[in-house]
Amino acid sequence: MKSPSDIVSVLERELGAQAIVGPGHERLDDYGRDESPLPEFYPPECAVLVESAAQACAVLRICLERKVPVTPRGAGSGMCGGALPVAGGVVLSTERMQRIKEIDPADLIAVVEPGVITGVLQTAVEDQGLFYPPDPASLEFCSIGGNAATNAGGPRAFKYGVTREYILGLEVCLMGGELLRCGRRTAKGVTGYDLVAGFVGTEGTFGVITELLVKLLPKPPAAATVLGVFADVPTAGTAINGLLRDGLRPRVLELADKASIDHIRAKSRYRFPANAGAIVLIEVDGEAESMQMMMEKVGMRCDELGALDVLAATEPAERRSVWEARRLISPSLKEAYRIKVNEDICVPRGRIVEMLARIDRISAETGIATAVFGHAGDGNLHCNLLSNDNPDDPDVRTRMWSAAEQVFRATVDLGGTLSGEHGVGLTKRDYIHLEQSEQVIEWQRRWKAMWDPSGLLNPGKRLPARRVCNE
Ligand code: 2HG
Ligand code: ZN
Repeated sequence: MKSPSDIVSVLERELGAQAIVGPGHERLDDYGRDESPLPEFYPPECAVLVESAAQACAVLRICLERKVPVTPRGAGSGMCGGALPVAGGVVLSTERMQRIKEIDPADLIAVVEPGVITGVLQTAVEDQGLFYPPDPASLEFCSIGGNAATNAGGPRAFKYGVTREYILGLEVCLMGGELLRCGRRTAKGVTGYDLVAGFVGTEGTFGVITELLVKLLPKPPAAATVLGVFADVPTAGTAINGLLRDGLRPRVLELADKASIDHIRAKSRYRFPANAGAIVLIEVDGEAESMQMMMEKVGMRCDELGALDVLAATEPAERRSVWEARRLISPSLKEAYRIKVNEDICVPRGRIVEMLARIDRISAETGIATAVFGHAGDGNLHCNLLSNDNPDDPDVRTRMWSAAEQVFRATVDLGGTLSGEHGVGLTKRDYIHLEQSEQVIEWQRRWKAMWDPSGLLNPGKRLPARRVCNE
């Protein structure tokens, strides 16, 4: 590998000093961190803030020529360490690529650069009566390129699906500097292998996304939100199953346990009953006339099961205050604990209540506090392991991660998967053998090697090192 100053000065010469956050720059450290629960910090030699596909290709060409590792980065909101430059080298950030190039209401598509903030895209298309459904909780600061890289989900995934279902076309810079455009603008298309689907969710290990062609829908005319408060998780689980059996197709079906509620009680505008042990948040959308009927159906089902309270909201301001309670959970936990290991496991819907019971057992046995909430409609639970011990103490970390491993094992035991929406990155890389066979992992290694034979693009992510690891 060349000396640090060498790669920094070559990139500076090629792209100009304004594109480089180099040694000594106060912002350089920011590129060594993300939102993952890792205390480590991985300073890169420099970050390059590209403004075009041509610049991204130049970075990937230079890094391959000089054998320097390069780590792509969106907004840095990832929760699994996927954008951390663990091998040093260069961080290639797309944060400056923020143009919405086209919104076409006839074709129901938008063409965007990867640095566009997801919430900004949503507002822009909604202003034209259109709808981009994927809504990760971080939508006010995460970017669409990062969403595609992780195949992000969100509450509305229950009805509308995850990011992959909305990416029709991609422009991708490959390691070495080749530019690839793939996909289509049409609603349908089955010509050739689906490279677009293959790129989505690869966390920047196959290439760097520099443009996305996304699918839009007409904006639903109305939406309504209902919050059902129950005494415990099993009753909330029965309510969820009942609602689905009633044939209701909400766009959102969220659940939160008592620990999650207790952390937002004091902050939320909604006053939770003292004995609240679980909440279910349901959101429906469709024609304005049908909202009242759907809300009544949901309210009746909740009442039948002895809900402690049911709050129905149709006005945007009321709906915002219900959502505020849900969105407060993750930041409140982060504020209250020095360590928040959040695992976004996903189990078959019928096993949710059992999974929560298993998590309670793991918490009792390990003495580690937990809070569980998330996208119950998809079986996608955010199991947070919480502690106020010293995060730098290796014993504390071993204890936290061995509890996480128990959660993973229980998940797989119930037929689930390790990550429903946050990705694998660095934090889950060494656990995927719990779920996938060595054969499956090996085929993924070959796939990665096809796009990046040098192994220099986002090294150390997604796949465990080769070993006999099948259990
Ligand atoms: C959410 O749904 C996010 O709020 C964050 O995916 C989850 O902090 C978490 O565990
Ligand atoms: Zn989530």
